[in-house]
Amino acid sequence: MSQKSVVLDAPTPEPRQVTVEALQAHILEKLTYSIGKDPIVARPHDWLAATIFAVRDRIMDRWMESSRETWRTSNKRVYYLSLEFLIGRLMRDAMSNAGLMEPVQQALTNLGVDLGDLIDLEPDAALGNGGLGRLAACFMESMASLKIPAYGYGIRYAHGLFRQEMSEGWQVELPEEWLAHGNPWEFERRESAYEIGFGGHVEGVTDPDGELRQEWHPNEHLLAVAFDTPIVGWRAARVNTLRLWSAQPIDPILLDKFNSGDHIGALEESARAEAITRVLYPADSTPAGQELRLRQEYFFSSASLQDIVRRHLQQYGDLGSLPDKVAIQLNDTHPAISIAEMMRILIDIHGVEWDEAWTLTRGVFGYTNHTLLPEALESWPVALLERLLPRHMQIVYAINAEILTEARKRAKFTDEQIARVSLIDEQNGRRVRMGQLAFVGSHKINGVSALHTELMKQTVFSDLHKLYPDRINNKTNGITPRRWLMQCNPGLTSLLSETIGDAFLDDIRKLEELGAYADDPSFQKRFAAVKLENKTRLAELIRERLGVRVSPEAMFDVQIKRIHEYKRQLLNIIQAVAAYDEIRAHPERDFVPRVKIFAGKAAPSYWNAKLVIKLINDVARVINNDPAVRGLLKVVFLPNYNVSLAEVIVPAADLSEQISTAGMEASGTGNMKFMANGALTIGTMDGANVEMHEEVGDDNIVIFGLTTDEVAAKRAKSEVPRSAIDASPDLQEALNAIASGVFSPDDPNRYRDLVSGLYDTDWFMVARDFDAYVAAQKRVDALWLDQSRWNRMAICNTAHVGFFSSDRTIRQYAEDIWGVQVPTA
Ligand code: B1H
Repeated sequence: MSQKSVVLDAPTPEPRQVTVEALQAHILEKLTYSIGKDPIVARPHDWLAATIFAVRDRIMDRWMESSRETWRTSNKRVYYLSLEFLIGRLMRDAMSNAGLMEPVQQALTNLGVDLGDLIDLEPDAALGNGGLGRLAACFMESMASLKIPAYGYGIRYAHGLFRQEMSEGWQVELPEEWLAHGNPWEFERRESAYEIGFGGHVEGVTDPDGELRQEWHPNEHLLAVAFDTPIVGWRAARVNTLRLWSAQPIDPILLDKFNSGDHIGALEESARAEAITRVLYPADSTPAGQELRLRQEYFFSSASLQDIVRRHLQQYGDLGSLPDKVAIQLNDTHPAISIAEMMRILIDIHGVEWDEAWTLTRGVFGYTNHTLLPEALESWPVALLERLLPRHMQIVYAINAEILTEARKRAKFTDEQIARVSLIDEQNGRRVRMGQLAFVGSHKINGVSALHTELMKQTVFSDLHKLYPDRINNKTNGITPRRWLMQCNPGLTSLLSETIGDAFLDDIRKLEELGAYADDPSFQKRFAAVKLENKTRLAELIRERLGVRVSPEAMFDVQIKRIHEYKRQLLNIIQAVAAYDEIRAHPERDFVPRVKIFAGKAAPSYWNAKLVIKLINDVARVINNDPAVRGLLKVVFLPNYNVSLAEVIVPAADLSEQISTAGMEASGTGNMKFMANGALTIGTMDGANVEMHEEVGDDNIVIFGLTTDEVAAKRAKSEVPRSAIDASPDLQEALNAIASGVFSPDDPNRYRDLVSGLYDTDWFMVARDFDAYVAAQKRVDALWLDQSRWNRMAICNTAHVGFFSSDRTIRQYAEDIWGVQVPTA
């Protein structure tokens, strides 16, 4: 019997029942027999684990069915390679998508346990930094919802993104411990373990038939062990696998060393191996550039490709069909070494000829670029690659020779152009450019918003675009409406169902029907009532965590995202200072009451970002305690921003701050989450804001500031920002206050350099966009004063969010890049 028929003919157990009674009995059974706890002494974590086990059992059948189906139909598989998966909590998502929310809730109630309490107890899986990692998580959910046979491949970090605490307003980083209570979602697959090598040398050997082959002999070996997590699609359409690799030593202990008394040395290999998957690099948008990072990248690329090729051969028996049956998407350049690794596997292990291997490789890979920031483009020193991955370095040289020859012969490139497309950067001490490698090794390269894709063509990849004009295409990002509307905002979801029916749950474009109710005063009232309820919940959280009282009646003005200079939290907080000055200067005037809410983590080594956090906290302390403010302005910084906190803040926002320097935010995805939940956006013409503006119309979004071209022109002229500051008395006053220590009396010079940077260069156009931003905020105030108008706009935002569903994004990847059929909705 072949492997295939074994898989398809094997018997299956009876699926578990989903009745309340069955669930109740099953949770008790899990608690007793799997956790080993008597219900009378069980702690909340025991109940959580028992509940997850019971839920999990109701997903297993679909999981196995899904995988059998792919074997049976011989459908193409999609592999999403990402160093980050920012998943957040899994239980509510899985239950909600599998239709288990109500019976589980009832079963737990019968057992005297509150489902909400358990949900809050589950730790976030924070295996990502920000947008790029969260996008991977949304994509996994959408691929399962669209019945695409897909695997996510990544790293099972023992410690995800650091926990952020505040110490006197400064960020401190603490290790994150998501696995402390075990992880009931994952299945360790010891049988799916692969050897990964590093270092050593390459040897040319001549085969008996006279062929010269290259053999890599690494001098370091370790194991990649698979851990699988089921990803449930909407209505359990399909259950896909997220396969995360954990590094383990081949010999857990070196007994000869131990026996000779070297007890620490005996564990050295173990520590060395495990270091690779110990912790997520905490940098958003700038690569770490350290050897361990390259080891992480190669480790998970190699394990994933070995697994992919093994599975393909098992089912199809030949490698020629690889591009018909396999699509591999590279989430940025972090897995770009996969291009060379695939060539190595095909040529060195399976004896495929170079030309054929190169055709197959380009046939399977696609590459998504997520940023154009020059400092964010990954490159590795040639010397490091030569030492760590000598065979891959040879392959990179060989690919480069081919590309450069083609560029000269076919495209008649000049020497300057050749230098720009070369995989080797000769300017900065010889480095391998991973973006170039990912580009030439892929059949499609995409950006993540229309603007970003255009800029890719004009800037970093302009020469490669000339050489391969059909490769670059756009795939505007999206978010899953299940997590970011239906689960996080049940109040709004019920209201929408009552108003336009349930069809939008399966086809988010149906939300457009809300347009007919945008002017309906009674619907507006109900829409606003849901918002108020969500704001009341957030106000309660703010009081609990910060001891600050805020009124749910005030406008909630929110900026939550990684702290980065280009995202311009600084612009926002300077505007708060200006508003503070204005309120104090005019005790006789009415102002729109606002709560400015910030949250976000700074990369631990990013000084200016950490200083901005401190500034926000310093300004908050002064404003929140000044009676002259009359409660009209509050500023809060919520610590430890993560997916779960976003799920509470987003539904409670009135105003969404998307104010990056034009041309710098590749897409943004937070912007879309706020839009879904009926917040207005104040934003620049950057990233996906441009398309949000298009979808919702000029009347329903507040746009301000310099455009990408204007920013570029000012930078090219190296124009001095001083005139912008001189022309703006409000900005001057705010900057003087900050620079002179009004908010930092304990250290009056704390912000001197931060402010002088605005006078000297102002790379991010904070000073030059300030007046436009203040004017835009005044427009926001005026809109708020007309609550009916505001509600109408908020409703229109929800109504037009359909385009920004990750289901739409994934359909486009499937059709244009992966060559995968998706059943229509
Ligand atoms: C994005 C990153 C990123 N772009 C390097 N680039 C990293 C780069 O650890 N590293 O080295 C980590 C992350 N992340 C974000 O991707 C963009 O800034 C957002 O605009 C975009 O919405 C998101 C998803 O496409």
